[in-house]
Amino acid sequence: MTQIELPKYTAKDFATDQEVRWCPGCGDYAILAAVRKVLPDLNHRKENYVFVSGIGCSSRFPYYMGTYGIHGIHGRAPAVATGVKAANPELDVWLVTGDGDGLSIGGNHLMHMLRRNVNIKVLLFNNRIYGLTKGQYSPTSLEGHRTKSTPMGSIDHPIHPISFALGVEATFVARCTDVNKGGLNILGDVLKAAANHRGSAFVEIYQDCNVFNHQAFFYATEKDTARETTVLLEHGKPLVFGANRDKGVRLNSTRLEVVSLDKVKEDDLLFHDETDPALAFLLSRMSHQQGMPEPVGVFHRIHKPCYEDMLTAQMNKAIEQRGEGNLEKLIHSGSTWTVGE
Ligand SMILES: Cc1ncc(C[n+]2csc(CCOP(=O)(O)OP(=O)(O)O)c2C)c(N)n1
Ligand code: SF4
Repeated sequence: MTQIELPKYTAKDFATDQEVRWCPGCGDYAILAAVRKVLPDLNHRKENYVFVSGIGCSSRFPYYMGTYGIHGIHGRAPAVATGVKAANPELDVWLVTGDGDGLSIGGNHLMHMLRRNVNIKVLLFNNRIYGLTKGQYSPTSLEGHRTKSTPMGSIDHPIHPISFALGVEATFVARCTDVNKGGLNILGDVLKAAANHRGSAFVEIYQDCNVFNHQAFFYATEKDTARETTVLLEHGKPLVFGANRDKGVRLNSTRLEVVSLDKVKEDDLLFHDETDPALAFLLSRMSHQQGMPEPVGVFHRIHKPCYEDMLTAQMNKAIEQRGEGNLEKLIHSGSTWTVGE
């Protein structure tokens, strides 16, 4: 059989002629540029990509990708994406959602897609606000956050997206930021790792909504602070951070604590193990608000069978045992009723 070589794509091949409608300065632009840049490196067929989204500023993403795409309905991208993948497992399905779309109205759908381990890459743009509808609070808004819908400050306890994904058994869970001026720009690497994972890959991306929640993540992205407030997770390596790499994270009984490398040896720090879900959960609770560096990189990665593989296997088995199905016959089989006047 003759092998047809794939053309060498560039980021430009994944652009479109659509006018981008995000506000100037929005963090979404950096994420779009990173995704367009990463896809050519994956060496997959361009016509196999499908970007599925819900509703929100972030969910406009499929218009701006030179791939197939579906701009779905609010919160229902996981259902649409699961349908696409189940119908044609050959496709590379990516799901783009916001903290509102994915964790308010769509929380239930996202949860089931992740636990089923459907081989779909999820990019959750977390800006801790509803951007498209002009600045209401979202499930990731911090307590006390004043918005148009929480004029006296939010009294809700926010969702931690990474803890959520771990709690519903996602097999790949990662975090990164839209930009990083502190030299820790790992967005491209994380996207590649997600793309190469077979199973549901969940990536939380801290994204600046510079109109309604500007600077929400500046502590993690700016030159002066990024290295002090974030810690890079690398499998098998100790958690070291700080502009001078002079601090570390240690496990003390069941709690994590920051220690100075003047006093504690690197060997006594916590070593990251991305196969351990309990450790990943502990890491997911580290927050800047509580004086801890926030982990970026891959929290958790394990291998489990994918939903669509098992579904296809079951369907093939059923056909083998009972022959090809017939929808017409099925509808008229068993107990049927005629509804009278
Ligand atoms: C059924 C339904 N309910 C509510 C809305 C209004 N709505 C549109 S987008 C959105 C939230 C968007 O926030 P998020 O998902 O965080 O995306 P962002 O705009 O911040 O990227 C809401 C509530 C809608 N379009 N459909
Ligand atoms: S409202 Fe916020 S999230 Fe939406 S495009 Fe503007 S800056 Fe971006």
